[in-house]
Parts: sequence; structure tokens; C-alpha cells
Amino acid sequence: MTDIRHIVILTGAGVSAESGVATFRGPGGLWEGHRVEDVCTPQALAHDPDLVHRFYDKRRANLASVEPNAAHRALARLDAEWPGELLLVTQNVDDLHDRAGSKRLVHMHGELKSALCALCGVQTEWADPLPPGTPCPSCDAPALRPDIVFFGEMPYHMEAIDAALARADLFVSIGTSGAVYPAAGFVRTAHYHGADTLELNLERSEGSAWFGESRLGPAGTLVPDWVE
Ligand code: BJW
Repeated sequence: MTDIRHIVILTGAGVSAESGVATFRGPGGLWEGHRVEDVCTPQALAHDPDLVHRFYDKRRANLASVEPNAAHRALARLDAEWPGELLLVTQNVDDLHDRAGSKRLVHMHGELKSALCALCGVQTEWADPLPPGTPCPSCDAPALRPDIVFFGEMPYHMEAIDAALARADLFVSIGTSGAVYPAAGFVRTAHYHGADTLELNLERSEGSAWFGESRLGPAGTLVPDWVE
């Protein structure tokens, strides 16, 4: 990585798979027992808030039984030691990158451990139990919801992500199917701005053809190998 100074890394559910966090798509995926439109849209939250809260309560409870894996740890090491600019953009709502020690990190699809007031937009730490109708600590409206970016909602930190992609010399995508936008388009943006592009994934993602290089295998092996 001799000429590389600025790195943007995108992670998806595959980076947490070896920690025991389910991915979304495919057999055994998180949405196998749920239709996405039943749990992951603002309409679903309005129509059946109990179902949506239960879905995320279960996922949040699961965090207590999982640990960061070798891929999370390698990325945290890179963050600590890389002298140039680095931004780790995760689509994951788990806290495994945080617990591994990554600092230059943004959660573009929200966080299980955060609550969002649907009325005033204030974000607070999630404290169990927070059933639907819990009042917001700031404006008192009974509008606290999981701080998760649903389909049709704007992902977080897009300005910072776009700015980092425009400066990146290297864009690395890890453990994501490339099925969900805008994250699926980051490889094209980075390529357009002249960055090298590398994919580390168990199998070729939907946008695989856009990457300069694809390495296929488990993140727990590929990521430490790449970082060293
Ligand atoms: C391993 C591994 C191992 C396994 N090692 N690898 C038509 C065209 C284009 C766009 C749209 C469209 N219609 C609608 C849209 C927009 C929509 C969208 O993309 N829809 C698609 C379905 C087409 N997007 C949105 O609505 C987004 N907002 C938006 O676009 O706002 C407007 C906007 C405009 C302009 C600029 C910016 C914005 C919001 C998307 C919100 C996504 N939310 C979710 C749920 C989060 C909460 C939750 O956790 O429940 O985020 S959806 C879900 O998918 C989750 C994930 O973050 C996301 C991506 O999934 P991911 O991480 O890729 O997981 P998988 O399971 O798909 O893949 C895992 C991969 O890992 C696989 O490839 C495996 O092989 C691999 N793997 N084990 C390495 N050990």
C-alpha cells in the first residue's frame, strides 16, 4: 500500500457473521422468518410497532452473547496504526467494530443501542425496556423508536462519506452483498474519483464487476491477511 494515504472501508453483515450475528439475505438470513416490509420500513413501524420493536429487541439482546472477531480486531488495529486518513463505514447496527476499538467509524444504518425520537430527532442510548409509546427524554412526545435506518429513509453521515470517497486512494468493501443503496454505489463513486477498489467477501457481490480486485473467503481470514 505504498502510494495509499486515504482509505475508505465499507463493511456489511458478512464481517460479523463469524461472530454469530446472522446476515440478512440467503438461507438462515435474518429476514427468512420476516418479510422486510413487515419490519424494516417506516410504514411497518406505524402499522405494527410491537412487531418491529420485538424484532429489534431480540437482535439487541443477542449482542450480549457475541464478541468481535479477527476481522473487527484487524480493522481496529489498522485504524490505530494508519497515519493517513481512514474512514470505516459500517452498514451494521451491531456494536462489534466499536467494541473492537475502531474510532474512525460511522454507522450509516443506525445502531441497535441507540433510540431515536421520531418527532424531534434526538438520539439517546437505548435503555431496556422501551416499548412503543415511550416518551422522548427531550420533547416528551411518545415517539421513541429504534434508531435504525429503514428503507426509504436517508442513511446517516452521507456528507462525510461522500467527502471521504472523493479523497480516497483505496476503497475496500468487506462482507456485503451490494444489494442495498446508497452503499452499493460507493464502489462506483470511489472508482470515479480514481481510487483503487478491493472486495473481500465470501462470494462475489452484486457489484463485483466494479472492483479492481476481489478476494473470496471468510472475513476472519481475509481481513487480517489484507491488514498485515
Ligand atoms: C461473508 C461472510 C463471511 C457472509 N466473510 N463475507 C431501486 C434501485 C436503487 C435503489 C433503490 C431502489 N428501490 C429502492 C431503493 C433504495 C433502497 C434500496 O437500496 N433498496 C434495494 C432493496 C434495491 N435504499 C434505501 O431505501 C436507503 N435509503 C435511501 O436510499 O435513501 C435515499 C437516498 C438518496 C440519495 C442518497 C442517499 C440516500 C436506506 C437503506 C436502509 C437499509 N437498512 C437495512 C436494515 C438495517 C436495520 C437492520 O439491521 O434490520 O440495513 S436493510 C439491510 O441490508 C441492512 C444492511 O445494512 C443492508 C445491507 O446488507 P448487507 O450488510 O450487505 O448483508 P447481506 O446479508 O445482504 O450480505 C452479506 C454478505 O456477506 C453476502 O455477500 C455474504 O456472501 C457475505 N458473507 N459470511 C465474508 N464470514
